[in-house]
Parts: sequence; C-alpha cells; structure tokens
Amino acid sequence: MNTKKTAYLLSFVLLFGTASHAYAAEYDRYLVKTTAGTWKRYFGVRHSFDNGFTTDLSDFQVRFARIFGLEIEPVTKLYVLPDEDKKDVNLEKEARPTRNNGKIQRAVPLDQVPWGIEMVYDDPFVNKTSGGDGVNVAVVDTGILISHPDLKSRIKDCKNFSNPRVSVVDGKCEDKNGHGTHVAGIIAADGGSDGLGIFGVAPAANIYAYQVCSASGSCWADDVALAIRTAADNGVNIINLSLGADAPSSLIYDAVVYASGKNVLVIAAAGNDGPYTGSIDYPAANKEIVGVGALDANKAVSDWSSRGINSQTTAYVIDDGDIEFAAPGVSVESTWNDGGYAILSGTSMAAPHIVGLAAKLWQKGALNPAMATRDILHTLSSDLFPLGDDDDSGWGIPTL
Ligand SMILES: [Ca+2]
Ligand SMILES: [Ca+2]
Ligand SMILES: [Ca+2]
Ligand SMILES: [Ca+2]
Repeated sequence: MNTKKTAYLLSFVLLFGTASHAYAAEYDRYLVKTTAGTWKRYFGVRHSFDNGFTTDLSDFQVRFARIFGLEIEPVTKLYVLPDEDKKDVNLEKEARPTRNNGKIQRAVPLDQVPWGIEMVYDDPFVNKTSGGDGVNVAVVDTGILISHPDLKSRIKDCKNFSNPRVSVVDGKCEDKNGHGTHVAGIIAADGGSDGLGIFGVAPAANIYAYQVCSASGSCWADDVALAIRTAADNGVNIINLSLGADAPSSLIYDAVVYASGKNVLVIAAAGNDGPYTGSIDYPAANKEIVGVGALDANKAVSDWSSRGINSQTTAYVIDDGDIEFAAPGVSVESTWNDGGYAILSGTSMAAPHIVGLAAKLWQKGALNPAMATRDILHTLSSDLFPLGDDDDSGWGIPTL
C-alpha cells in the first residue's frame, strides 16, 4: 500500500472514528503489535513494549486497523482478590483515626501482632516482628496510603501506572480502594514511630508502591506489566501481585520472565474461585510465579481459596497450574487507607504473608537469590492435610 493511500485511509479512520464516538463511546484496551511510528501517532501510545504498544480503541478502530493487516489483541483485565462478599462486614470492625480538639488521634489496631503473623513466625507469643532490612518489595496494587503511621518510614518509591493520560506518574500512588494499603501492612508495617501500630512480617523491608488498579479494584494487564518491568529495573527483589484473572496475559507473562531474569521473585494470590481443582487464577498459575492459597486460623484452607492441579502434575516440582503454598488469608487485620485498620479476607491477604517471609529470608549472597529464597520457603514448609503436595496448599505453610 502506498503512502498516499495509507494517509487517506488513516484520516478516514480518525474522522469516522471521532464522529462515531458520539454514538458508541465503547473503548477497550488493546496491544497493537507494531512498532511503526505512524500507527503510534494515529492511535496514541499508552505504554510501549518490545513487540508493540497498548492503547484504547473503539470497535471501529480495531476493525479498520485489522484491514491493514495489523495484529491486535485485547489486553486482559484483572481484579484484586479480597473476598468481596465479606468486605463490608469486616469493615464494620475497622478502627479509624479520630479528631480530638482539632488534633488527629491515631487509630490503634485490635491486635498489634495479628494471628497470621504469629502463624508464619511459628510463635503465638511474638510481640514485635523484625527483618527484611535492605530488601526491596514492590506492591503492585491499588496504591498505598504512604502517610499511614505504620508505613510511612517503609516507602521507598511511589508511582502510578494507571493514569488515563500519562504512561507513568512519578510520586503519585494514592490508594482509593484500601486493598494495596492492607497488603503493604501485612508485608512490612513497622508499628509506627510511637510503636502503637500494627506489625507486618518484615518491618524493615522497603516498599515500592506501584499503583496499577483503579478505586474499584480492576487492573489492566499492560499497566501491571510495565510496573513489573519498572520494579525489576529499579532494583526490586520481590513483587507482590494480589490480583488475578481467569485468562492469562502475554504482557504480564513476558514481564515476569523479564523480572525473573533479573533475580526478582514474583509471588501472587491464587484467586478466590475455589474449591474446584484447577480454579487457580493467572498469573499465579504460571510456574515462574509463586501461587498462594488462603488459610484460616485453624490452618484449614478456605473453601473459596482457588485450587491448583498439583495432584495431576509431578509432586514437589513446580508446574504450571500448581498451588505452591497456603498462608493466612481469613479475617486478616492490617493497615487501611484512612490511616486506621481493617479486617479483610482473600488470597490477596495470603500472598503478602509469603512475600514478608521471603523478604525476611532473602538469600542476598546466593548466585540466584530469588531461586535460593524460593527453595528455602519449600524447605521451611509444613505439610497440611491432605498428605503431600496437594491441590489446596502445595508444599503447605512455610514458617520460621
Ligand atoms: Ca496477636
Ligand atoms: Ca505458580
Ligand atoms: Ca507439580
Ligand atoms: Ca498437603
């Protein structure tokens, strides 16, 4: 096709595309598999990747671009993974900061060292946690309340990858949902400078607050993929993904392979779609990623915790579709985006317990620290019923 004809057709796309918006402003996100500058200029670039770029397109624009032989694939939408049904009930127990003579009084948690932290420490009497010094952890989520008294000393970086107009906004990661703040607290809450707050598993770890999900908890795979790549480039050691979808995303998978190549350990929530075999979400189902199911305080795997296919793959070998661990995920108290605390359930809460442990046990000196740390987590696991590497909990629960 000659240049003149291309230019004519492209202006037609633009004109017609613009006119049609008034009738059907239905835009979805796509990966356009070309690196040609012409297409980038006409469609506008959200994020650039090696094999193309993402952008929001109408049905008409997609059909038209395909006439030019462009390969276009939809970008997967993922969701954060608390148990939505239980969220409102649990939020009633929330502790909020109060105002006293115009002065804001900090909220205090129901329990400074919640049951899940005690469980992974294998110590019911632990009154203060420790560890994670110098280990960098990215919470790729709804953002974080970086001024929370128990988190503010932990935050090392804050970026928004989900802004509709700009690829990445540095210094912005406001959490309008609460989920990301909750996840971050489980990993690294340090009790605050007054020591009255809550403690996470590894309270000396550094947190990178990478916002990729909206206030309602939906997250586009291209935003997630760029956050993973940016984390790997910025010296992050461990990435927490408390989000998932039923379908895989090539963008996220490629980003995880990229991060793994830089010795980054990626740990994800298994999903809340149990109790059926193989209900595990992506990206947890990928073997490169550690997939984590949810336990209650009696070490029973929750009904809604997604299951793997461990019984159909080689035992104690990580395969696609396997659950790797189970960790505390039912009625978990942690930091909230109003400066207080909330109790939430979900595999979203289980994954950060393993991330915190990985930060505490990080094998800095190893040739491949991510692989060595993953091995240690396997070694430290106690088997849970049923016997052996099973669909519900894989290796079981790793504890100190
Ligand atoms: Ca306690
Ligand atoms: Ca996996
Ligand atoms: Ca296996
Ligand atoms: Ca077992």
